Amino acid sequence: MIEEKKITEVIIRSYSEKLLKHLENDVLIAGSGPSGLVAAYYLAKNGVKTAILEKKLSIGGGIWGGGMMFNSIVVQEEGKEILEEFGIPHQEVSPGYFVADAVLVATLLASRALLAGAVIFNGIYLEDVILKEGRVGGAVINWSAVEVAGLHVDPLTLHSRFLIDATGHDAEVVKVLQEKSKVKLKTPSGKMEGERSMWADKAENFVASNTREVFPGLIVAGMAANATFGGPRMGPIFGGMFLSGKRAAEIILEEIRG
Ligand code: 48H
Repeated sequence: MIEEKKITEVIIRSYSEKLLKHLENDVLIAGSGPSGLVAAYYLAKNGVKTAILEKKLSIGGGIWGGGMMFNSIVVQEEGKEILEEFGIPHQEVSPGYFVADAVLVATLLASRALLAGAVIFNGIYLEDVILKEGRVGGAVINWSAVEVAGLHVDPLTLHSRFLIDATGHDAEVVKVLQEKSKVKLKTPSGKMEGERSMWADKAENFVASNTREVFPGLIVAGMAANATFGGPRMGPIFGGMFLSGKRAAEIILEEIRG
């Protein structure tokens, strides 16, 4: 006989164990869009303890909508290696322009990251950072439903050696760090530079070279990197997001391995 009490107990026990296991992490990633998922995969695959915080219930960020809800993802030659690494079916529709199904991209990026050992806490958002002695040391978190309902509920914390801001256009982690603590960022002006209007080719190169540490312990990836360092947007082409996620993982792996 199936018991309601047992179902409840199993859920509470397993979730609490997962949360407790990830009280301390090597890496926390805010955002499960393409850059966050790719970063999580490469980190977890290399034995790095990694958890993603995702504000929404659904993972994947801007992947699902492709371009203007035409749910196809375009990837250029440079990003093809990621499609192949994740086993994502794709076609070269025009020389150098590969297309993949957005639903397969979202689901395969997420499942490969999870199977590699990363964990996703969905429905939880980063509302602040832990900032001690000039270094970011983790995330101040709360249920997204608390924010939506406007409830006055104090947050909890998850701790990490490195935090990746993969929250997309809004660069929410960098923004909260700048607004609350008035710190000097490693950007040309010392502040968030802001995203510029579309220039796909420039933006795709920009995102790879600006995936880097913006403050001790905090790395920016994906659109958050362009928003932080003043790069343009690129529209619905995703090779740069993938490669940025991989680069963020490489930066951290280099640091961890010394
Ligand atoms: C937890 C949060 C929080 C928070 C937000 O927007 P994303 O898909 O991010 P990227 O940078 O990996 O990919 C960008 C791409 O999707 C895109 O928008 C492109 C290429 N645009 C080009 C153009 O010209 O428009 O995903 C970010 C994720 C989302 O799932 C958010 O819900 C989540 O981050 N998020 N999660 N805590 N505070 N804020």
